[in-house]
Amino acid sequence: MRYKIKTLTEFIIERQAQYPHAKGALTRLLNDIATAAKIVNREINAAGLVDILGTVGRENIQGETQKKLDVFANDMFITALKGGGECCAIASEENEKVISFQNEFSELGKYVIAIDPLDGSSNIEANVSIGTIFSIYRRITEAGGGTLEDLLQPGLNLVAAGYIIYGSSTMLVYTTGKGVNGFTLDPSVGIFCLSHPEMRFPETASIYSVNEGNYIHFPQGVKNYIKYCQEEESATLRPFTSRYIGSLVADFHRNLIKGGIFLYPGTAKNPNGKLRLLYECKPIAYIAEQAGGKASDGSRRIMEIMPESLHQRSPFYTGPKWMVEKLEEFLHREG
Ligand code: P6P
Repeated sequence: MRYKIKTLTEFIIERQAQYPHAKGALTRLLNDIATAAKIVNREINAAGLVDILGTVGRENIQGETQKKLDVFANDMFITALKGGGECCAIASEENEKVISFQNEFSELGKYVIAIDPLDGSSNIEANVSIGTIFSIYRRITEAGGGTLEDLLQPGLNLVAAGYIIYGSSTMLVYTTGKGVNGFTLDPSVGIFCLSHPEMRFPETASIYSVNEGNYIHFPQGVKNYIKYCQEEESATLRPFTSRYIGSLVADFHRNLIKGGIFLYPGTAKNPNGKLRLLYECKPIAYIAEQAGGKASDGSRRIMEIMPESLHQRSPFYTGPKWMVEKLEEFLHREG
């Protein structure tokens, strides 16, 4: 039986038709992102063969050693977004300040982007899945290049958010607030095809993902939750399975498909944890909520937190609603 493959472009255009006032800017913006993702994907797949592994001998704003692929991916997304003319500013994990587009395009660009161009890049040498995380807001300022004010918006203002996972297959997963859909890249023709329509966390879940190497530094409530996950109780599918690969996009994507909670807690030394609110936690939180799940910092809904700076960090817990709420119970009880 022949079946109609729905491409990402067809899907986006179809969805655009549901917004009578849409003029195609978001459609073009999402396509700009998909185009850059295909080019980054090509470099990642060849990374073991050409001299693009390794580091560039400098650190990013986070104090993390920049990998050649980090820089390549960052340059590629910035070039695609700047050239597309639909956005007027970008906040990137790789850049200290907002990249503002002061050109004739910036008058047209009514969106701003917060992006982690290549998350988990410390895993590149180990050939572990890595990802790009992106989020799109409408600009707040009226004209000229976008500013910090345009980027420091709560997740509730998100227009769209998504990630690309460069793994055994390359997938683009995104939401515009009407559910989550996943597209798999057919590398033979360079087209993203709808492969995972209406993604939702499964009703049952039994995975927990956390770097247990930091266990002794976790808040007592998190320690107690981890012990809860390890207890034997068949009615609640416990003990849960521990799965953690150290790449947010890969860990989250597996948990979305198979059912599981992801935890990156704060510690006494780093009370806000490691993950960045603007371009890691909030886009993933939007997807989690749209897939029937939840995302919190342990007490507040991630989507409601008003960011105060571009690179601020946040404790991050996300997964099926009942799993996150159970964790919040432990945190509330024990702090
Ligand atoms: P840790 C990758 O560096 C990253 O930012 C996320 O992709 C990942 O979830 C986290 O850090 C892993 O951190 O401390 O467990 O190695």
